[in-house]
Amino acid sequence: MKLERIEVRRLGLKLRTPFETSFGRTTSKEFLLVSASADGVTGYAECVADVDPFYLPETNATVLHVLRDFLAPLAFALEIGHPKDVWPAFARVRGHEMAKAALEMAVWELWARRERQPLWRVLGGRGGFVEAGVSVGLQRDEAALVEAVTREVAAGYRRVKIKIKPGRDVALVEALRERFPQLPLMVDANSAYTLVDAEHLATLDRFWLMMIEQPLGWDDIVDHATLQKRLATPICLDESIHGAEDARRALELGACQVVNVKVGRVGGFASALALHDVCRARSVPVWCGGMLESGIGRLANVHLQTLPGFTLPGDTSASERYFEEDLVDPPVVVSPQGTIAVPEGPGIGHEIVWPRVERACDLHETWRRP
Ligand code: OSB
Ligand code: MG
Repeated sequence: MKLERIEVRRLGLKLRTPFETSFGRTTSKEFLLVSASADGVTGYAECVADVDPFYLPETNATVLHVLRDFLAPLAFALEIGHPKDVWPAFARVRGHEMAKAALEMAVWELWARRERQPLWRVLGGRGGFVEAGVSVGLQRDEAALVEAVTREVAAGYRRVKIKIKPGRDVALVEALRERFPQLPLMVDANSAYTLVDAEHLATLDRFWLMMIEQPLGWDDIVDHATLQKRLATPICLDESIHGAEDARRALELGACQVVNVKVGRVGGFASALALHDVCRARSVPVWCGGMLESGIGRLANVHLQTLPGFTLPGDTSASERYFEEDLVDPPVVVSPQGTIAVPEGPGIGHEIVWPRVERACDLHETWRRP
């Protein structure tokens, strides 16, 4: 298979409620939708980059540049025998995992549609359902947080993650633990602390959290290893893991005991599968993170986490938590038991609602194989 056409659309969707983390507050979502076409079939993938470089260095503008000038030409030149061929073909381009992932995932989705198979089957996963967890942003105060978490628990979510930052951590966890002594609970700091805070972070040990996600530097593993020696709570890495090799190094050092897998952060499905395999070989649990995706990226996450190493609920929650109207029909829904059904249709398995995509789109580029 040779790609004939690659398209990029820039879309904007308003979030139903702002999402606040230690690195900022998001009120709307701007992202790139990438499509790859061959043999009359088109596959789609959502890029996880944002307008700003506050989570990781890439932005929508850098992704567009790197796709247009470097990755699309490499992809057009490639004879694709399997979607796994795309990742090594991008190796000469260093970094830019989000850009790589968007195009690589579009090729997997195209492949699945061409084979008339759901994405999970092409990835080597399984059908059925996955367990949904939820990520709750920073709230006004403890009362507002308890109220928000009460709502999510009532909706069925099996695991709750809350965002923390210095000055807004122990009291939040304490308030939640009082109300929900048994709830599978974890915290995500998005790199807001340093080793100076080690003693303070250790006071979280008494709340029996499942894990603490990325407490230290976004590009650090060494200090995380030092911190892990001083914490009973397992550390989970997010920002610092960009592929299987990073995970191997982090695990060798003892920098974490769990890994958050975001396919967009690690460069695509092939890289996510390799990362999954590295962790699984060492019996290290992984779970699937989220980036406030529309249904297109959200469904890709559902398919990915049907692989056997994903033994913990992820950050994949229902479309309705984020968007008035999702770009897919049906939207992603979570059952009262806290599960999401794994689609059986070809590719991501839900229809893309094109009038909504066109309404959200303010830029559209089309590139053809030379
Ligand atoms: O750190 O996992 C994170 C959202 C944007 C950027 C980083 C993160 C997050 C989330 C939300 O935690 C996950 C989701 O609900 O999609
Ligand atoms: Mg995180």
